[in-house]
Amino acid sequence: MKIVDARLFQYRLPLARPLILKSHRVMAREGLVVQLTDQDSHVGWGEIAPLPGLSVETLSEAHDSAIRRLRLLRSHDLPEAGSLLEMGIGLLTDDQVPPSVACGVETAIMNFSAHWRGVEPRHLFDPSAPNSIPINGLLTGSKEEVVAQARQMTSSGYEALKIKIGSESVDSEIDKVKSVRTIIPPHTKLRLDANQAWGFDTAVLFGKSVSHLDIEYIEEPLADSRRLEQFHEQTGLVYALDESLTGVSPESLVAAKGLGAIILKPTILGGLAITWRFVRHAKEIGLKLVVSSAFESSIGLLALANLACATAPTIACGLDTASWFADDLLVNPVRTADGRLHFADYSIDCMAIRRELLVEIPVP
Ligand code: OSB
Ligand code: MG
Repeated sequence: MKIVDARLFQYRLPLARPLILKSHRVMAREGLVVQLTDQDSHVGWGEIAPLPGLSVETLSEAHDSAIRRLRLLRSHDLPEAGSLLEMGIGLLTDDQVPPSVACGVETAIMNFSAHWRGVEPRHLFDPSAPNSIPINGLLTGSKEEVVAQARQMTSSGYEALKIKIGSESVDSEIDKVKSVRTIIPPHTKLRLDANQAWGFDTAVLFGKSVSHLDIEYIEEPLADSRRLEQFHEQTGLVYALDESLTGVSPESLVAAKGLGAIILKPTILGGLAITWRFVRHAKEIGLKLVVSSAFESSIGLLALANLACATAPTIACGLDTASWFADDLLVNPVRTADGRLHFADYSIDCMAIRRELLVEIPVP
């Protein structure tokens, strides 16, 4: 598998509603796209999309690093056999590469290999991976808004929902969670995400008030993640790690008391190979893993969905973010209307890119 061309493009996509991340208010998503090609026109696309407020690198740093990587990839022989995730992908990136760049380059290699072998990306890793995966519906906004979203989503088939909390007063967040739990079916899984918004006492007050509501887990309830076990002891709520996984070595994770899941965002963690290490270790120690997006376009989302499907196909993943985009890089953007992503709609063979939305960056 010899790469003959490695090209880089830039995009800027308007969002349908603003994205609020820490102190950042994002109205348009910006990123880069990598295209690898061989002499027989096999192609692999990958997305590099550092997220302001969450990624350590800026887009401009990602851009400079991507150019250096792509130069190295030209006329590079990709490993053909063996486990692509364990050897192939990791060989081409290293610690010096910003996380989003590793993720985009590895994704392009994954998609290229799949096209070259005539299989879907998820089947590179697990030939028996199924043809759809469940998605957790993302609920954001006021109580009235999240209740309306929850009604609509459960009636169209979503079996897991996640409410973003932590931006309003504790009382109104408690009220919000109770209101949603009341109107959704008992079997619908309910997840919460506080994005490290709270001090310990506030989080405990909140946790005690919702602990009887059958919450699957709460992501990052505390600004200080060192007290998470104590939070669990005092509230009975199971928690999940997301932001606090940044910089953590996968093998150092332990199944602490009350730790219910780890949220894996390959764009933030540093790509597919490191995510694969988290997956392997999580399975070894019996931790639930939830593959999630960092608001990538549909190119990135599909790659994450393929990875999720090959690793934990029955766990609802955090990929319900495409609806934020007013415009998308695929002719056929990712849709999850019935609570699932159906891969039949997104074969690698006919992945049609909106080329008019891409501006090429010369790679000298
Ligand atoms: O807080 O989990 C988050 C997306 C970008 C940045 C941060 C987060 C998210 C998501 C992704 O919530 C969607 C999901 O996990 O369901
Ligand atoms: Mg989170």
